[in-house]
Amino acid sequence: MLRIAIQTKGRLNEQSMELLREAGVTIKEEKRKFLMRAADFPVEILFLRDDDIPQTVSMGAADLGIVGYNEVAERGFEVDVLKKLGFGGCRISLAIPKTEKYDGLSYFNGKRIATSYPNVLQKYFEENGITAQIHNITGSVEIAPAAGLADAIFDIVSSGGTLISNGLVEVEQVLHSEAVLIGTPGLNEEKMAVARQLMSRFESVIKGVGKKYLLLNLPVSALDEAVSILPAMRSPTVIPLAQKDWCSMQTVVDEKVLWSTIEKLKAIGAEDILVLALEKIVL
Ligand code: PRT
Ligand code: ZN
Repeated sequence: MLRIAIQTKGRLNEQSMELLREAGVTIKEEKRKFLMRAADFPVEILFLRDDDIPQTVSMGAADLGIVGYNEVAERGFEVDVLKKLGFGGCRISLAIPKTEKYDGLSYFNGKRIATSYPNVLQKYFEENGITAQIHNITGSVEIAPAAGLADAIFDIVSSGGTLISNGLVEVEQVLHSEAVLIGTPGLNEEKMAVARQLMSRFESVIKGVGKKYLLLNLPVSALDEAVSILPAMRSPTVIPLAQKDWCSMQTVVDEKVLWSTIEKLKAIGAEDILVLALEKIVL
């Protein structure tokens, strides 16, 4: 049976569970144990601290894992990165007190830098010819400069709010990360077949995220223009209406451009516009 490791709690737990659920892999939450068999798909879910997921997958104690790419890069265990999962986006950046003048990477020569990602930072400094003192600390890295423990920090940034509230400014973005699906190198064919099936389901779920289903009525004379406005998967579905010279269109639109698309369609005569939630796109 294929075993997949995910974070027990923390930032990636909820979205990992949701991705699995949307992909048809569900467990009985109320009876949660550290290892659980899915009800409807041949996998077991192993709940771990995110720090332990790369090693567990590398050793083969779990076949797959969902973890931030930052952990994979830091831990250095041999795993296959099978798929980016589109959530948990962040970056690991160098940040310094905002009162300091920053004049490029050489600023860090001879400086003390606090981080929970010493290996990623060491590699980056080596590649860029910087010699600095790297202090490995776990916990609240962002308070180290104010506490006099370090001159700068190398830490995860997402909105940037934590840096601002600690009087720090981001000066170099070193590693971009998101949640990834990792696998044990050399999984056997039987397990790989289940893994492929799961990845294809993940793909459908990920493709549907941020998309809406749009239905509208339109004068036939405006059809060509509407087709040029709408970014359809193949091309929009067009159905004639009982009312002469009118048609109905259906298509999928990216949420980011939903309102601007609706406004353009209204401008060319579209009416009765319906926006519906879209669950999955299976190609
Ligand atoms: O208990 P366990 O060891 O499993 O969890 P953890 O406490 O080590 O990790 P957790 O749950 O905090 O984060 C899990 C993963 O989420 C990380 O490894 C990243 O891949 C991803 N992620 C995405 C983040 C963030 N965004 C994030 N903003 N992880 C941490 N942060 C922290 C960051 O450390 C900093 O303190 O949030 C702060 C910065 O956030 P902003 O928004 O203020 O910039
Ligand atoms: Zn952790």
